[in-house]
Amino acid sequence: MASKLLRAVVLGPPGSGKGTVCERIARSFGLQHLSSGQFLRESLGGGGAAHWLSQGAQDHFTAVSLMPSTAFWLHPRCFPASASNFCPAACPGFPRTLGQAKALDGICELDLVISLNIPFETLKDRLSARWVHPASGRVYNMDFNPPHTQGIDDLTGEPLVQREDDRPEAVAARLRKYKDAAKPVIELYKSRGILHSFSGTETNKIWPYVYTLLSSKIPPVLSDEEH
Ligand code: G5P
Ligand code: MG
Repeated sequence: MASKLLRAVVLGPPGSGKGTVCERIARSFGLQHLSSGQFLRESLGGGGAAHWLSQGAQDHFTAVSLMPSTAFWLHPRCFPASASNFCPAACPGFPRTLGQAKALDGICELDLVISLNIPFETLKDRLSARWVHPASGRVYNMDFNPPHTQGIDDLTGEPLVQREDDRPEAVAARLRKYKDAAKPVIELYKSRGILHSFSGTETNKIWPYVYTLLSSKIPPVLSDEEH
């Protein structure tokens, strides 16, 4: 029997909170959180601080990222046991180009697209204060969600690092690249009537709207304040 699946993606520029929002979505709706950027860093053997990615790496990623399990979320309670190549997941940052969006069309039809619009100055400030735990991908921010002990991961006690691509000059280049690539993707999903844009400078203010939108599609396992 056919199961009802929710297929959605989260788009946004570097530092817009894709990872933060997807982490909350994953916890609130009982999904798994998969980061395309983290996946790429690991597949390139990044291990520690992230590489500033070459065009070659991006091409490589375009190919590997088209696995359905990293491409969209499925509602776990409607998850068909036979579809073992799919997993219930929240995946930020995919698709990132029109080519990826079209390739994704060949795999599934998206139900909704969440787009995060955050001012550039805010992005720069956030990324300069970001620290990550490379092994798990856990993300901290010295202003927003600092670790209990500065420079140390809360769960493992291991050191945190700053991503190399969070340097101000790298952020500016990433943002330019994102704008060029994302515009046609956003236009495509807008024309299909599935784009939901959220603007602001604080994730905590955007989150309740994202939660309400998703709650209208799938039943949550946590309230919006329990993330
Ligand atoms: P990534 O790793 O996906 P980006 O550049 O798309 O990288 P990034 O930098 O990981 O995105 P994010 O996930 O959108 O940002 O943001 P985040 O980590 O949740 O939040 C940023 C910081 O702000 C954190 O420290 C967080 O704690 C904090 N924060 C969140 N909300 C607030 C708030 O309200 N206030 C404050 N003060 N702080 C807050 O991909 C890396 C690279 O891989 C390639 C691309 O080159 C990309 O640049 N890549 C792909 N290439 C081709 N195709 C794809 N599909 C690709 N996916 C990735
Ligand atoms: Mg991220």
